[in-house]
Amino acid sequence: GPAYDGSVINRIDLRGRSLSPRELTEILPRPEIGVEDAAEKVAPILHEVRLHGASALRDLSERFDGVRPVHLRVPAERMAQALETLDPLVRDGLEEAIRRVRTVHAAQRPQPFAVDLAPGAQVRQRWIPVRRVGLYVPGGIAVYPSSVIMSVVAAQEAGVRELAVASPPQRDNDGLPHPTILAACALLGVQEVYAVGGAQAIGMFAYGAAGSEPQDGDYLCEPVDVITGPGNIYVAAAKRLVRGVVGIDSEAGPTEIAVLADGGADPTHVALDLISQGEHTPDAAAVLVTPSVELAAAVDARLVDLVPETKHAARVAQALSGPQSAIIVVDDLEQGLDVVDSYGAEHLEIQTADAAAVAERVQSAGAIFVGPYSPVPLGDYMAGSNHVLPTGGCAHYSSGLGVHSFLRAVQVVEYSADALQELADRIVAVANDEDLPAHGEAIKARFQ
Ligand code: HSO
Ligand code: ZN
Repeated sequence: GPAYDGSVINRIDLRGRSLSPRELTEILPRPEIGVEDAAEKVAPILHEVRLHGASALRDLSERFDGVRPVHLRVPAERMAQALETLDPLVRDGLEEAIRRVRTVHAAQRPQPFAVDLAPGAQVRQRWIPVRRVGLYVPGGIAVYPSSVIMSVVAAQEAGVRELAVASPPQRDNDGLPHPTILAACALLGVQEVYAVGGAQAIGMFAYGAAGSEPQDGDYLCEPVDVITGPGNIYVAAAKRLVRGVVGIDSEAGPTEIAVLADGGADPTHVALDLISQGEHTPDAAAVLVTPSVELAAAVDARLVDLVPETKHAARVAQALSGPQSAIIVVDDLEQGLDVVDSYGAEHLEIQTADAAAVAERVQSAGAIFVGPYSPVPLGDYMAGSNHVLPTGGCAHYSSGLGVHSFLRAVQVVEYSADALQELADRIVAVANDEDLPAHGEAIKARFQ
């Protein structure tokens, strides 16, 4: 085909190359993120929180957030006040998001089952929510009340009884989290909210924290069973370190959007969708995969025009021109599908003819957005799907946040005398072969 030269964004030309999944993975742009290095910095912070509870949380806040919170636990009247002062239009948006996300997550609840293996021989499985969870809500470059909804609603619909939220203290809100975060918690009925951010919040949730001031109450924060929610690299590193003490969701790195589009896609819409996720952080990744050289050139031209016009142009330009972003030109949709599967994007838009059929063939993505009217920002706020999704290729082995993130499958075994006796000799034979004869004795004794 004709030559194509990218400008704002890198260009990778895969036409005429047949590559194995491994070769593709090596070629595809992906940021190096040093969670391991961050873990070295984070380990002493976790240790301090474990030893000194609330007083360590206050010291660390002063050091990292530039504010020493009086109230580590947000007082009830401040929660109510945040809701009262919430812009009614924003409130309406958050309420619609809550309704839709709740409807989808209620439908996610997995069914229990019972299998009869023989008369009187039954194995059942039921799903049990964890008792208590800690939900982290970042508060750095941007604050995300929408993320509060994603985490809280998923946990609530799983049936979790105790929910605690932590978000960094803001210097301009008396050292409390951002008011819209507090308002979102209030809308969702979450009353246990902490002005604690970063790795120290993860430590507080994992180990619990004794109070150090009278306003902390008898004990500031009880340990949780599961910690979820996105955060910066220190939060990711802290979650990696406490895994095992508690459960965690998949590590969330910088956000990613991939678009698989053909010549019928609207280049302006594709460009704006790429820009929208670049707005999150200079590390964000935006990837367009297309067999159409014309679309590639047109999107590139639109980026050249539109990036400087957007509010956060500097951030977006860095994200789109970074080595993690690219326009990838492929031979055909077939190769395009191989590319997006190898990439395993957090968000994948399909903007092709027969988009739904193409989407059905995708094997790896955190979430798939089908057709010209299902852009990623719809899913970020109000589609009803969850926006906490696996990044960095984690979509190859994990799912986005959902009710399953807070559930455990427990198998329940119930056999009758006859059903056990039917197996007794064979159990004894296998147990003896493992040189564990007491196992066999326990079975035989029941029939002597
Ligand atoms: N795209 C982000 C979620 C988000 N966008 C929140 C706006 N607010 C990660 O999925
Ligand atoms: Zn977003």
